[in-house]
Amino acid sequence: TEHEPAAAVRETADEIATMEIRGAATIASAAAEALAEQARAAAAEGPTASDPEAFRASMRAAGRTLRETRPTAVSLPNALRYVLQRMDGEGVDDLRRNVVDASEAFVRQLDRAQDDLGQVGANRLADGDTVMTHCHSTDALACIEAAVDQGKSISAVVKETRPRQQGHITAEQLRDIGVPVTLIVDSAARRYLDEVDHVVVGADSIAADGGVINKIGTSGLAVNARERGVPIMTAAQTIKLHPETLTGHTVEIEMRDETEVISPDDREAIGEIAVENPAFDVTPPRYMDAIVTEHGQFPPESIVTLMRELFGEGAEEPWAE
Ligand code: RUB
Repeated sequence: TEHEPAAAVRETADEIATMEIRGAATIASAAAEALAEQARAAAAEGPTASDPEAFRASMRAAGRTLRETRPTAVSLPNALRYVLQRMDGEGVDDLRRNVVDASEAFVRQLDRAQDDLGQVGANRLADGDTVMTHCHSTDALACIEAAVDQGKSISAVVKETRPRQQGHITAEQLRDIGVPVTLIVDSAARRYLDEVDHVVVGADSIAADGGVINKIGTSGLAVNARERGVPIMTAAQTIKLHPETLTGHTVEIEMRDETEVISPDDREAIGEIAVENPAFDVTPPRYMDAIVTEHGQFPPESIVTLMRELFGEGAEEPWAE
């Protein structure tokens, strides 16, 4: 049909769903870029090239395709909102230009926000510190990298992060910037907290009450860190703030396929058991010491102020049919 999203949009959506593109910030910029691709393709040919209403409808359809990939990282709908709310103009040329401009502005802001929050997070780290990481977060890595750039010597204990082992990506990227890395299995985290000065994690969404939604295992790590007296921070640009939680909605936790947890052979051998594979969990605000954003650091309980300021107008869905 005329509203079938462009090939580039379907490709990006597939890559997000299969996690070739993953991590909340990376998903957000890929989604914004896919909307720009859609605008270019729709303006180039077919009914969408001459009819502004058809063009708009095709942009909304692309937004829905991208929205339906994964449910938990709010940076995805926030990216779609940012771009589609700026889809303004009379003719298709205007509309295309505004979408492409908005997409580029969004990606630029994302990069700048990450640099800025990296500086804030780095200030919390001291020369000689060992940090513990969970999963792979570009926002968390920005803090460690900025600390290294400040001339601080930092080492890392990197949790493998079952079932998909995103810890391997973190380990590689830290090694690349000269941070000595010790890789551990997730269950070894509490034992190694004794050797750690700071825990740094990212976020897929942050709720109005300051709850941090991040890779499964983050909440247990936070509780253990508190028990061991090790400070823990979440590095999260404000694109991770979840506007719908302002009106009492909860954040959907993605449940992924059991094949990530157990091989078909092992499954066959074990037989009739249930396997569950939640991808994320919620760390209550009382177990998190600080949320580090591009606007500075916040105690989790006060993040709602920033959320109202930035997302107070509510959470429209400009991709709706
Ligand atoms: C990734 C994950 C990351 C956040 C933050 O989960 O939980 O900690 O997305 O990442 P998945 P970033 O691998 O399932 O996408 O700071 O890069 O946005």
